Amino acid sequence: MPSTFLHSLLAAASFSSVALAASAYGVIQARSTPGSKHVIANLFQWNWDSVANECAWLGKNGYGFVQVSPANEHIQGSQWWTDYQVVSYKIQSKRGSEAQFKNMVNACQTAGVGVIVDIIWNHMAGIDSGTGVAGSSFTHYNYPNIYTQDDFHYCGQPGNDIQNWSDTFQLQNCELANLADLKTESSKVRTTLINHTNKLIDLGVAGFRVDASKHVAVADQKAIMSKLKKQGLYYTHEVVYEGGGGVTSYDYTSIGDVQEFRYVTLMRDAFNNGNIAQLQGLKDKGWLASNKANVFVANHDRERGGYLSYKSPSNRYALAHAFSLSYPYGTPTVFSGYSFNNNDDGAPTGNYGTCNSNSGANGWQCQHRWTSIAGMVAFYNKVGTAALANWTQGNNNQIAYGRGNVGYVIINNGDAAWAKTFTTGLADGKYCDVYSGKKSGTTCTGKTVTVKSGKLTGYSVPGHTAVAIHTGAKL
Ligand SMILES: *[C@@H]1O[C@H](CO)[C@@H](O)[C@H](O)[C@H]1NC(C)=O
Ligand SMILES: *[C@@H]1O[C@H](CO)[C@@H](O)[C@H](O)[C@H]1NC(C)=O
Ligand SMILES: CC(=O)N[C@H]1CO[C@H](CO)[C@@H](O)[C@@H]1O
Repeated sequence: MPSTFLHSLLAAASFSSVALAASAYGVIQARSTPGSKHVIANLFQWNWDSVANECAWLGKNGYGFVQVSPANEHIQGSQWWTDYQVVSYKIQSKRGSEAQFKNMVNACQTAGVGVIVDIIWNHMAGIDSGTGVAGSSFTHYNYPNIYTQDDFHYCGQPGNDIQNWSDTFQLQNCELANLADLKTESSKVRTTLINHTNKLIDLGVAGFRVDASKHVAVADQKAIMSKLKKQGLYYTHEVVYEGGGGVTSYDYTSIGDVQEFRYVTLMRDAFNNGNIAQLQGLKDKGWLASNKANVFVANHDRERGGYLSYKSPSNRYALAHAFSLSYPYGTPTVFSGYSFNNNDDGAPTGNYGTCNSNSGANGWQCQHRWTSIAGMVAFYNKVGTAALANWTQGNNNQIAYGRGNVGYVIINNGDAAWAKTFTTGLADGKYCDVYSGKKSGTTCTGKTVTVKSGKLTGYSVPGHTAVAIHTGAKL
């Protein structure tokens, strides 16, 4: 149900007491990305000038948001993770200056694309001392003119690090991999973070991906969020589901969308182990509610951890997106990264992202532009809230389903072709298969599919491919 939480609260008079309770906190977040285009393109590591260029393409091709890497000053080094070691709140990073950031936000806004920026409230740097990319020097617990040692947590565990991942106190008061852990309950730290966040709001961002959100108490985040100059922005919280005790993803749904990491694991297992039929009941698993979940096939951590990625064989990355962008669960993010050999590898071409029309270039993968993925973004936008319909399956690796009478998708993750008569629920006629091509005037650059009596009769889908048709690409 992609509509903003605020909007639905105001629209539903019977919920006015809830609205009052929420505004008493002053924390009213967008539920799911707002507006009519919900899909987020995560242009991992792209610098501001290159995102500014790419936004025109994103806007034209149905993406509503672009998620970008952190904007703050960070430690030096080419590795991507240096970005997550905060040195100061200057908007100066390997991706560019404050002026370039502002220019990007404006360009994206012009293209109808909101910028969601990765923000770090949990910690500063993890190394003992150094100088950041904007020239600020620091030691582990001393950041001149920003923080002194009183502004950090010392949790009493060896190395000051999290030892027990089931312990809420440790998760939120110890260090995550030596990253100096901010005392987010203190008013000075909160004010500093509020000022930093307000700066990004002034620069025009549409929302935030809150890094290491699990390691910052919800109460502390509410205290920060309620004082921000703009309410109702979109938040997606990184709360890795670990099972067991400690902090769970459900604890964070009062402050925004939460990233449903079980989804990422299920995508990997379903597509790698030859059992995509198990995806049928996904929306009824009791995971985060659909309008509170942010879902993706991969993110920057997972693609380096043996989950699905551009390296997956047999088109699995594309097939998993055919599922993710057609099955009604969560707000989807399409992760778009670059080629890497080593997990630490930073981005190519000085972080300036480039693509060919439907593929990557110069080491960038540009998954967001792949014909199949871009086609499925259009499918997602067209089917809207239409219900899941006409589910059918062959063997465990072959599924097909519709979305009302607006769209129909067939996913064959097996080696062999899958042939049968599919009931589509769609009006008769010729459709362009948006997994393999795009409608262009009266023709299709990919396969053409003909529906007769609502069916695809004796239709065969080759192995390792999908077919997706919708009324927006009828010929
Ligand atoms: C870890 O923390 C949990 C929750 O506080 C506790 O029940 C458990 O005993 C702890 N485990 C160890 C090994 O200390
Ligand atoms: C936060 O910003 C306000 C207004 O610009 C300023 O007066 C205050 O000193 C700042 N506080 C901190 C801790 O940065
Ligand atoms: C056979 C069957 O279940 N057909 C359904 C396919 O989906 C459409 C749209 O929801 C329904 O109207 C059909 O009854």
